[in-house]
Amino acid sequence: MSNSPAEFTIQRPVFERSGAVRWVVSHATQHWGIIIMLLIGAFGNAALAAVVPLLVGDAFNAMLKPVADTSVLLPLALLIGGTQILRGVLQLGRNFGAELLGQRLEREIRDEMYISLLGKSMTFHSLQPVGDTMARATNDVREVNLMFSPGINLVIGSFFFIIMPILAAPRYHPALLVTPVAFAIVYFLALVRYLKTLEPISDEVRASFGEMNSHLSESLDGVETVKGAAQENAEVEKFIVNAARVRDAFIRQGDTEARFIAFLLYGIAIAAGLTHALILFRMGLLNTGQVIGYFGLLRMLDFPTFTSTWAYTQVSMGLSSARRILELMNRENNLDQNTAGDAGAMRGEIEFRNVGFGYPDGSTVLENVSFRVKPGRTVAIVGQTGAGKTSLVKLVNRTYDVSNGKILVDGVDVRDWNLAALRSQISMIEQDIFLFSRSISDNIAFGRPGATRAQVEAAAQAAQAHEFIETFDQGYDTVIGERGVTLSGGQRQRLALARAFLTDPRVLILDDSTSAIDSATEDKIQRAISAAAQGRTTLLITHRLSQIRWADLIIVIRKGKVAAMGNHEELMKTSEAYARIFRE
Ligand code: M5T
Ligand code: MG
Repeated sequence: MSNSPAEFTIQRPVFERSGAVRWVVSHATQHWGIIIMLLIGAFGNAALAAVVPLLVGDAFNAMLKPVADTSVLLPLALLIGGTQILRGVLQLGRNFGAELLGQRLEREIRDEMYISLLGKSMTFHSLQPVGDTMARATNDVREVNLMFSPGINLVIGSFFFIIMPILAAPRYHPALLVTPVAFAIVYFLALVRYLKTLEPISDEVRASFGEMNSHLSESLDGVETVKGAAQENAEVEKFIVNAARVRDAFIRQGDTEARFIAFLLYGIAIAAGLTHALILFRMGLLNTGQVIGYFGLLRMLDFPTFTSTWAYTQVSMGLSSARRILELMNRENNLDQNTAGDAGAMRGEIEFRNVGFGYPDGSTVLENVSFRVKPGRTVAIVGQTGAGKTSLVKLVNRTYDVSNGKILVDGVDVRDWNLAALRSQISMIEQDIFLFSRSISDNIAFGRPGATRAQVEAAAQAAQAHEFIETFDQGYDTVIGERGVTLSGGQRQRLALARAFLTDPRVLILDDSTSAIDSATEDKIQRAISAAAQGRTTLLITHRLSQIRWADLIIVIRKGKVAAMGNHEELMKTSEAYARIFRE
């Protein structure tokens, strides 16, 4: 595992991720039992299908004797009946095996992908459109399932149907091998070419679908903005273009399928085989029953012919999807969980040492930031919008990693901390608070799933959230997002604070850039925040003057640099920029 960074690993078998085929095979070979069932079913099914023409041929010969021998008919009929019942059982085994394999792989691949996604860095997630990820996690994973059932199921099934005439024909005359062997050779050559043509088309089908999906999810996510700007029509136009691209790709796929020469090949094989058999018959090398039996064997080739047009498309699509899933999982993952790192209890001392930072795509956001906070103290970070405040605090829990300098927590570089230990002891309340569509109590207990209702309520009390929660009919069991229950900014913030009270972190980071709340609520939030700051190191991004005033240290950020630093009294005297904030 040395080359693949940890992904918050739940220990699982490691799959071969170097190529789509290898990856799918490494998944499938976890299930040898099912594969063997599938193979036995497919082989048995084909063999027993071949038995029918052979027995029918024998029956003809019995009837065509100078004195017709009807006594063999009943046993032959019973034999045919018996073998076909058995064939049904084997066919069931084949289909059941393929379905089971498909479903199991779908589940495993979905798990593998989900774990991989959760383990990705924020850099990855901020660059990867959610809709596209969703398309991969749902449809593409489903395609891999369909690749096995019906795809590979029918491919294996048809393979044995091609083999059977080759195995059985020499029974009549060795020369009869010519037609089925020639069919098999041309069929496989045509197939290889067909799959090559199909590959870029399948890729295009999957990619255009992903793009359509990501546009759809984005415009639904931002539906308020779309409506607010009266841009519905423009969005619909864009969607139509995307949908047309998906349609075109599918049409090209259908077109390619239609051009596959299997049907022509089948027709030629039947005609040539029959002619050949008749010539041998004329030469006295075959009798009537054998010609009929042979003809029946050749008819078996219709199954591979019929399935070939779409079964291989299914496989091709499945492989395209597998490539897309793999590509996502293999994409740059620079988040190192550092399981071997420092995992001790945190005191909460934070030091920035000449920290510089820029987002992967852009210019420098922070430059040469240095400061130090003792455990339990409160730091207020102030500055204009876009100054880099949010970026600064996100470096502490390694949402992003510094570009220059270092950040020390308790004197240890954050990159030398065990990532889980670091993050679980730092609570971050973001600028825009995300709530899950779950109950209020689940949302509060998010960081501590085992919490009792009493603990949840106590946390809500401390966060001044209890009161408004009680106004909902369902109280703590109210599901957010259901039946129109949405929360205001101030309410969200207090839920997030309750979350923080419950996890009781050593470091609390609060990005409270939004203000403008009525004074009653303002007062509640003030109280909640100062209660939350008690006894832990707190980094507070805020515009609220009262909060800034009682901070132990105030850092004024300007264009990514520390413009001034100190407590209120000092700054009022020394910093013009700071004094200006209070004058306004
Ligand atoms: C500081 C840029 C942004 C700005 C600068 C989050 C984010 C920001 N930026 C990116 O390029 N990519 C990103 O993902 O970084 O931004 P900030 O740290 O968010 O500023 P702030 O928190 O001080 O501003 P505000 O408005 O929250 O008070 O140039 O373009
Ligand atoms: Mg911000």
